[in-house]
Amino acid sequence: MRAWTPPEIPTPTVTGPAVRVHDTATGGLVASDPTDGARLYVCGITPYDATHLGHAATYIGFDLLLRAWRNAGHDVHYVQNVTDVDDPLLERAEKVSVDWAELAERETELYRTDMEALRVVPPQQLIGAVESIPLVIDLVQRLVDAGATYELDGDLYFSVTADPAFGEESGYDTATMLRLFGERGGDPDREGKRDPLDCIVWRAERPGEPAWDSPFGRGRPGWHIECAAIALEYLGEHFDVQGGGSDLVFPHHEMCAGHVQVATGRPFARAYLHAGMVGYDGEKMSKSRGNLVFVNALRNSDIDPMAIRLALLRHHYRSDWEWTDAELFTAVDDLATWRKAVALGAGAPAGPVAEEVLAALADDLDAPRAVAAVDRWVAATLGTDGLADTSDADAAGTLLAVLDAALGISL
Ligand code: 5CA
Ligand code: ZN
Repeated sequence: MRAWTPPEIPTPTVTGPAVRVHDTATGGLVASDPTDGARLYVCGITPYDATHLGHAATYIGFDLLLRAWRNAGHDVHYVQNVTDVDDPLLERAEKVSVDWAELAERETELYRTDMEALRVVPPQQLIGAVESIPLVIDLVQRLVDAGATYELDGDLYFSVTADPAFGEESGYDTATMLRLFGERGGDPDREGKRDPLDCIVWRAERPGEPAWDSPFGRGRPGWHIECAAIALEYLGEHFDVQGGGSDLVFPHHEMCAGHVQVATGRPFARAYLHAGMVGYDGEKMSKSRGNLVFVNALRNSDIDPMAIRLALLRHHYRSDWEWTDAELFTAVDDLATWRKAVALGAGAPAGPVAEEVLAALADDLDAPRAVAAVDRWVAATLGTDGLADTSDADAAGTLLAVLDAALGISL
């Protein structure tokens, strides 16, 4: 499917350092300095509701990675999926009496406009689950051929024991896996499964649900096989980073890794990056709980998308935090102050600030540190720190380019 229009990004005159990121599988910082182009897969939306600030924070987090890689001189190949057929989407469509495909199309379009407004760089390929059904069927067939599947009342399951590395992505113990599997779309209690953690790769047709023909009978893809098949097809084996929110650590990314490990004999991704959860009113912001702040609602009330982006950037991508309206209003004011400073055309020396911004982002995408460096430059330029220094005539120009290229903030 179509992605969205890329923002025009200036090329800064300074190069960023090599990037290191936190890998969930190893639990520590790893260098991510690919020699042959960086390959990134980020799990996309399930389009049954509008983009909320939790989604926006996660996609902006990975946008920082893409920008840090580019600033370090890498070409980036970025792929994202859209889960345009799955249980939650079908349930919502039924509840509101809308055709599921229409609902998916409408919400995907809204997502595109939100991402564009937030200056998120689009993936080169935005791939829907429905359009990738032939790829899914091929990958399921490879798992069948590898003896890693079995049938249960028409549904085809993946045997987690077929993957000796199963569990290495999340590092969770069995009790944690069982609990999360039950909470996040799995069926640990279904009778007849060989292992309670086995997951569906091809779900047999149910009355009233969409279904497609396949060698395994009419049905539709399981969730995890969708991302495994799309990433493998468009990025190839053993790509650099698999990303998503921390609610995808298990089972989603573990199962993707399991499917691909069994099918190819190689690990899925080199590193697994996870964004923290944004909460609101004391709970994780989620479509199922309904405690949502939508990006388009803020845009419709004339909030500058750059202020939304700045408010999100004040939190590190890996931390869990609570959205508050007060932080948004502060960001609106901060943005006005930043604009005032760059409008002066000259300012405090910008070279060290530009370098600090690039260094902070290359260091596990530390946007709060980068933003704090800009705050200090703005205060120095406006003389509000008592140390007015207008020695750098070209300061604003240099900083403007780096702010946009690295942080995605266009002033
Ligand atoms: N389509 C699947 C991934 S293949 C899915 O999880 N879709 S989603 O619409 O539920 O979420 C889209 C992305 O936003 C995921 O990476 C998810 O981890 C992330 N996300 C969802 N809620 C939050 C939240 N409250 N805070 C931060 N990120 C979130
Ligand atoms: Zn996914």
